[in-house]
Amino acid sequence: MFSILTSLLATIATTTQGAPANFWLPKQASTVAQSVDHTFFVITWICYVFFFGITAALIFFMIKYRRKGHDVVQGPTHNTALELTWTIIPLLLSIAIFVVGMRGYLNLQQAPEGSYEVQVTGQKWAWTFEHPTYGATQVAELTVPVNTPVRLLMTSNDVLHSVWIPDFRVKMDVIPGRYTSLWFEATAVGEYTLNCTEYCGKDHSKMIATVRVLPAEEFEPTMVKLASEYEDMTVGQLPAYAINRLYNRCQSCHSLDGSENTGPSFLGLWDRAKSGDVAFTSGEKLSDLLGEATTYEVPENYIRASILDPQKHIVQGYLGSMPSFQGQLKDKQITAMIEMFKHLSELTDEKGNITVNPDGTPRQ
Ligand code: HEC
Ligand SMILES: [Cu+2]
Repeated sequence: MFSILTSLLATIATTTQGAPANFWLPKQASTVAQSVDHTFFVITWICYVFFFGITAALIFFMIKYRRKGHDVVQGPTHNTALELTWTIIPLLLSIAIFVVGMRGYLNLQQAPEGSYEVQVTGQKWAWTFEHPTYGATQVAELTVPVNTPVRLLMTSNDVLHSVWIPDFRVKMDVIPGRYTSLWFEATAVGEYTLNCTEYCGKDHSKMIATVRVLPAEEFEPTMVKLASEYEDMTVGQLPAYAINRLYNRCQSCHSLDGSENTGPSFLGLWDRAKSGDVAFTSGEKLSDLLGEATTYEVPENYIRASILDPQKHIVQGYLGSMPSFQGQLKDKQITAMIEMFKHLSELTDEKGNITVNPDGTPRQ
């Protein structure tokens, strides 16, 4: 009975699998997109029918029963057949909507067995994606294979965020102190936008990531390379790598344009460290700690300590809110950050925009 009703509705609301973007909806690029759109159109069509039907009846009755003269007209009081009709038809329609909705919901809740797993962390205002299978970490960029179910296990480091990939028709809240999950199977190679769709503060609108869907045979080599790309780089190649691949983790607190944020700007950081022109809340100055036979023989060591043990010295005017990156950044990645600080002016324009690609070529 309901399947007759839903398939009837389906025929007026058919969308084809993998439909391109149109005026109403973005491209369908996942296995669930078609059924989500189907549900959406079924409900929309029901709304159209009722909207126009009710409006037409309203206008008709307004004219037919308009007040003519002063006599009071006694209208009908009861009509059992009519009342049953307008109760039963909407009831059946609500059940039909529930059935298509529930089917879709259950499908979206349950990731297929053996899905490729990615751990997602939301933090003001960046997304981090960790691939346990390859030991690779991506920020603001998520690479996945095509035609493979992918499960995202998600949590937040601070406030509520929410992952939304419109082309895949999936969306799920990301909550501090709790895990939520979401799954999708991309059906077309390409680049898709992942948005944060929970207002999470000042730079919420910048909390965007790109989902890069690769052909299955390209996926593994890409991930292997991503996990170790810096290992083969020369020191000269490291700054461009660091600003593209590592700076994302610092960007919510450290600017590149001199503006103050949760932490001091990276602009001029190297000059400050080299000259020792940094004051700490303890009253010490970096210049007292730099040089032969002191805490930091060379300024590079100060930066290294700032990243691995941020609570050791707190820069004056700031709180000790920087998390330690011990265990998160490898030695060569720390070298890469230090080289980035030294060469910052070659990597950014005067507004602090990044001007190079990870391989060092100029960015368009
Ligand atoms: C949650 C915010 C936050 C994040 C994320 C963060 N930092 Fe910091 N950072 C701070 C704060 C606050 C300070 C100043 C207080 C202090 O010295 O610990 C600071 C200080 C520093 C300093 C010393 C600055 C100076 O002027 O002497 C360095 C170097 C630094 N951070 C590097 C990094 C790097 C590299 C990353 C990313 C891998 C990073 N930070 C990520 C908040 C953050
Ligand atoms: Cu957010």
